[in-house]
Amino acid sequence: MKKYKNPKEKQLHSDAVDNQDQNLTTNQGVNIHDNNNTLKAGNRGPSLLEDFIFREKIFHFDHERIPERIVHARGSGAHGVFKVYNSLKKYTTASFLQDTQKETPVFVRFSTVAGSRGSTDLARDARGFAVKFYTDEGIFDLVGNNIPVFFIQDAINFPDLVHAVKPEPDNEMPQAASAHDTFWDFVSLMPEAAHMVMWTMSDRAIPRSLRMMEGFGIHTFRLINDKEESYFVKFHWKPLLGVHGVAWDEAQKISGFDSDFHRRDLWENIEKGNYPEWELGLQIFSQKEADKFSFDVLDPTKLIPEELVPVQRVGKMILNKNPENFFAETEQVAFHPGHIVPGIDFSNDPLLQGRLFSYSDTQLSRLGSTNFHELPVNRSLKPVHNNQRDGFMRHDIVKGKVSYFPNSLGGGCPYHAMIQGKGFQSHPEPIEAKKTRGRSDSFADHFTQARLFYQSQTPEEQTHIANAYSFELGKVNTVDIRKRYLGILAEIDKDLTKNVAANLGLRVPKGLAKETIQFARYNHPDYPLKTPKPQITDSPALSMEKSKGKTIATRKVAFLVADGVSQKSIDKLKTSLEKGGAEVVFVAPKVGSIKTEEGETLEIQHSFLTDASVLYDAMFLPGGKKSVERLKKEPDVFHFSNEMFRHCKPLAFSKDSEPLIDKMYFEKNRDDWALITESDNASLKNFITALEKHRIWERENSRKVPV
Ligand code: HDE
Repeated sequence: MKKYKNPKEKQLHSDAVDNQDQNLTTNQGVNIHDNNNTLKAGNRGPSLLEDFIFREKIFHFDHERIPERIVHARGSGAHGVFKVYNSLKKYTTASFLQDTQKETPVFVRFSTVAGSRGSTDLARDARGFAVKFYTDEGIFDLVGNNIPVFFIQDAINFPDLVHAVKPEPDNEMPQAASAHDTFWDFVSLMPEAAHMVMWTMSDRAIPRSLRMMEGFGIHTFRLINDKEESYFVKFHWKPLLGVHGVAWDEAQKISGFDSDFHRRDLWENIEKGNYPEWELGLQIFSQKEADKFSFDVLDPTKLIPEELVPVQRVGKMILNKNPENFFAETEQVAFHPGHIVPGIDFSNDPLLQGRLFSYSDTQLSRLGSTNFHELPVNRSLKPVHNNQRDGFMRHDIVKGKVSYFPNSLGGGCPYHAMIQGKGFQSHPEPIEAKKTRGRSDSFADHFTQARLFYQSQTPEEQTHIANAYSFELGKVNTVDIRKRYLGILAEIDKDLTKNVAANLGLRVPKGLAKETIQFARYNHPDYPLKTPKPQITDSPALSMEKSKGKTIATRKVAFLVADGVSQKSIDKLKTSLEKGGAEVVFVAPKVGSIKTEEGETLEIQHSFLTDASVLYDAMFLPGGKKSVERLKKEPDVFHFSNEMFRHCKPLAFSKDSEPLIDKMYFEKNRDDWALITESDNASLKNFITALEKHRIWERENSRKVPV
């Protein structure tokens, strides 16, 4: 009997197909005698229409593709489990948040937003972070992003936002990039986007790994307990590997060397048993507290600073299994913020409210049927019983005559949950209001939190942000759009505006452009309004640099080697790195194998032709005179090392390889690299500490090297 990791895996297994030791068959199960030749009138004659085997095969092939997601088309998924640390009974009736013994199966899909299915993983973009919980009370989808706020406040603007960021409609350029006129035109007229744009210009938008990203539910939701009391909640995911990004120059190069970089990283680490883990974090607050905030908790362009409402870590999610089949699982998984279980409820966030319509609608055009919930990856573990019937591709064979309610012929079944206890109930929020198309003035402060984000970053992070704005606006052809955006930056931070303006060869404007004000006045006729005093002006939790973890687990360290490399020199660092969970990869002038100084054989999977420095977190040049002599003749070694240095990664050299440093752009007497010798353990320690830090960004400005 096969042992399953969880009930969802068992359920999925009932639909699994294993071709091992089987004949080829048609879709009707008929054995196929010959899969190489169509049926013809003579071996050199015309093909016959009668060939049902050929026709079936081509017919199916012609229809293999389904529409990609209109946004979040490029994604990677994995299975896992979630377990709560302590019962949250005080706040919610949701059983998966109460029972500390219960492992709830999950499926997670990470994605970029703007690019097509085949686009690069390393685009500057928000990342989708969608989690499907197969709870014993039905499906709960937490469909979030790796950024805690959104570009727009009202769902009605979503098609416009997406049209603006997608490739331009006349020439379908650029792919997976916001650096073009239509995006910046739109956001320069929508000051509410300023906060999220600031996040997407930060290194959060170019993650090192999907395993090293935070996740956020963005909207305010509700938790409801058994006394029918409601608490507001913001959902967070905190990665145990820390939160890390890459350099922009590096992101662009990774896109060339391995555009599947994030997908591969996730897949390989799960295959190796390096299961990524996140803690579920909750910011729980009452209506009374919400009323005191200087911002509106229904406004999805605002976050609640962690310093104001701490994030309680309430449980852990582990991703421990790759999908068996990308299409069946990752492509066909259908998320929906409206897939919700008793004990959780929505708030009136107008973006969330609009999403509640969009997601099932999109599944209908992507998956082709209202029965998408029956696909194995989407199927609830809790059995489904209702009177919905028929439709394309129906799987369930529902017994009996009765498909209506109320009925007596079916004994009244399926019956209201209220007969046995409680089913899902909406929080009875009292609402007395006028029907209106408008926007609350409590949504009108667009810059305070963008400023909070910028001013909470380290100087190096701020430089990255200024460079990103300069890159993106530099790619915009219409000078008026550049100027208009500088107007928005001028409302956020003077230095930032000065830096970006200098890179664009423009003057610093006094404030918002008149067009921006004009558009903002459609929502707030008296815009700009007086902004409330913020409760917090510094939030270290917003900075990746200030909230780093302390681990080197799963970091990839390249050892540059050639024939004659010293095994002893390799072993010293390799052992320490592997002890911390890092991975050592040998990169040599060619793949195959090499001989060490000690006469052993080292298998080589990676060469300077197949790999580049941007695919690694750090490097070491081990000893062995012959190896060093050989590598000295290899220009790629210098490119590799200098590029590592440029991207502020830790570098280490053995005593034997020291002469190579003379030929590098970085200098000999700097403490920017470690010299690993047999007797000195301090530099080894420094190297590991630098790897924990991930990047030494302080190096970046003062010591730029030309690669
Ligand atoms: Fe989505 N979004 N979205 N979105 N979204 C979709 O649904 C939509 C929004 C998010 O891995 C679509 O199945 C509207 C915010 C993720 O399969 C679509 C609005 C957040 C994913 C859709 C938003 C998200 C989607 C496209 C504004 C973060 C990928 C395919 C009202 C909290 C899920 C699909 C996956 C996907 C609509 C705004 C996250 C078209 C109308 C805010 C992670 O239905």
